[in-house]
Amino acid sequence: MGKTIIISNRLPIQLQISNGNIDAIPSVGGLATGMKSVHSGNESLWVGWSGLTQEDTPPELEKDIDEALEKNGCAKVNLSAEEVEGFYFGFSNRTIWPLFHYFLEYSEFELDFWNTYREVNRKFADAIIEKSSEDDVIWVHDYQLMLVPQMVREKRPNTSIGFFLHIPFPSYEIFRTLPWREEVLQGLLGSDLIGFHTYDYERHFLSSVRRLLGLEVSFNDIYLDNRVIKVDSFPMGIDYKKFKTAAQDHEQNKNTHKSDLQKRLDSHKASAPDTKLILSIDRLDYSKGIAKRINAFEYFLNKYPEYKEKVRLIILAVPSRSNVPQYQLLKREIDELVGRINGELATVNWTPIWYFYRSLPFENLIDLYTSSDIAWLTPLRDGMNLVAKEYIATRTDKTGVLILSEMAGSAYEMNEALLINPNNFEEQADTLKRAITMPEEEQKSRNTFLQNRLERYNVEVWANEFMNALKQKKEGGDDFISQ
Ligand code: GDG
Repeated sequence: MGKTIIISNRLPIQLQISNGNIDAIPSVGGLATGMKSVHSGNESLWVGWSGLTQEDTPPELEKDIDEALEKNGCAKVNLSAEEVEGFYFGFSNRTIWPLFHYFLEYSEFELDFWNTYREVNRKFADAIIEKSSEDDVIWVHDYQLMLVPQMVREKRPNTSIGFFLHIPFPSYEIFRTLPWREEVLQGLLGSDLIGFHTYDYERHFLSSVRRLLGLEVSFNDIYLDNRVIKVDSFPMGIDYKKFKTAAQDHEQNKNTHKSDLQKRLDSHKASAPDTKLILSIDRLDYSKGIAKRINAFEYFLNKYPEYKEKVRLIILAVPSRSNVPQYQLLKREIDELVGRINGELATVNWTPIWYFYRSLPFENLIDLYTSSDIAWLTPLRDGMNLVAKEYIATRTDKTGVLILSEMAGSAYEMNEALLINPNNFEEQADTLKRAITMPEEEQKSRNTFLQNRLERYNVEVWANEFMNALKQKKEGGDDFISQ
């Protein structure tokens, strides 16, 4: 077995260029952390886009950038601004993202987007072929690169290729509306192993393969020419230890070191000790159901007016894809909703909603997780939702209530949370009341189960299970059917 090649749209490194100096800063995202055990030493290479377009890359620094990346086990794929526009903001985020999250009406079927997506996938595939050898193991990530497995397979028929989709795979009825549906399936079927977060996404994919390509599917094996492709679910975990330790440190240092945000949260608690803090954290994305959640909050306050001045909703909405029109509209809608509700309901002592539209440092994320009595996450569709898992991991004294949408992949593993349908305001209002009044004993008992599971199935276990399944498939020798 050779090296492991990881391939994703973005590298796990942020490049910062100032005065001709290049800093490569490792990113702290879940994927980067989870892949640490896979992407270590000289035995692996991570291929992806650096985040700088060709136009933004000073030619005289090209070599230094490559060296800085190489030191971190990375290699870049160069993309022009036009390619980023058509491939990333276009086909990935204006066609696939809405379609796979069941926002059919937002999905744009533009031939130009598709053509650029295909060309850029080819660039990624060429980069892998150039940098790998036949006995390497290749792990391709996510919806931006669905054609890559097949493109690599054409040149490397015997290489072991895995693919993992981080977003939902929609039902056949939705997926079949895509004009390039067969090409996308064929692209994915270049893999030996295709992984999804949940069993449902896996079934949806198999159903599309059977009905659109007419291929033989048996249990979770797909038969294509002389190959067997395995499909399975691998629910992604979090770096449990990192969140737990950060929360413990936060608790220990609470008298010596406090962020400004924590001071503000503490003074709120001191002035209104009975008030419950309800937290939501998401990228500002229509799939996350932020606007609906704000409306549901207003519904709750009208249904149970005794909770006015007794609860506060904190919304952290992280800017995302802000040059895609749907995201700009959503931003305006949320701004207006928060303004209207705060304007109508606020009192001298109380603002119902605290709204932050920005990305906060990790330390502040821990401030919010540890200070909130309730986490309320209501995606309309979400591949997994790691915020739900992170909130639970930071609850060192085991108190806290998680209210989670049934439409999130994580709901399948988090049965002890209060699960809701984000479209049902009546149910959400009642569930908020239940969360506010839940006895501590019950909170602790629910969170004990959740924490044990999250600790066991952490992100490292997730990455290793996928890699082991891929390797076993190769060693098992079931990739060829005797003719
Ligand atoms: C996609 C799928 C799937 C958020 N705000 C800040 C911040 N975050 C971090 C959270 C969490 C991550 O971002 C968000 O992860 P999610 O899973 O909730 O959502 P997506 O970004 O949509 O991720 C999703 C995931 O891929 C993995 O497969 O679960 O379904 O859509 O880790 O902590 N981090 C910091 N500041 C912030 O303001 N530092």
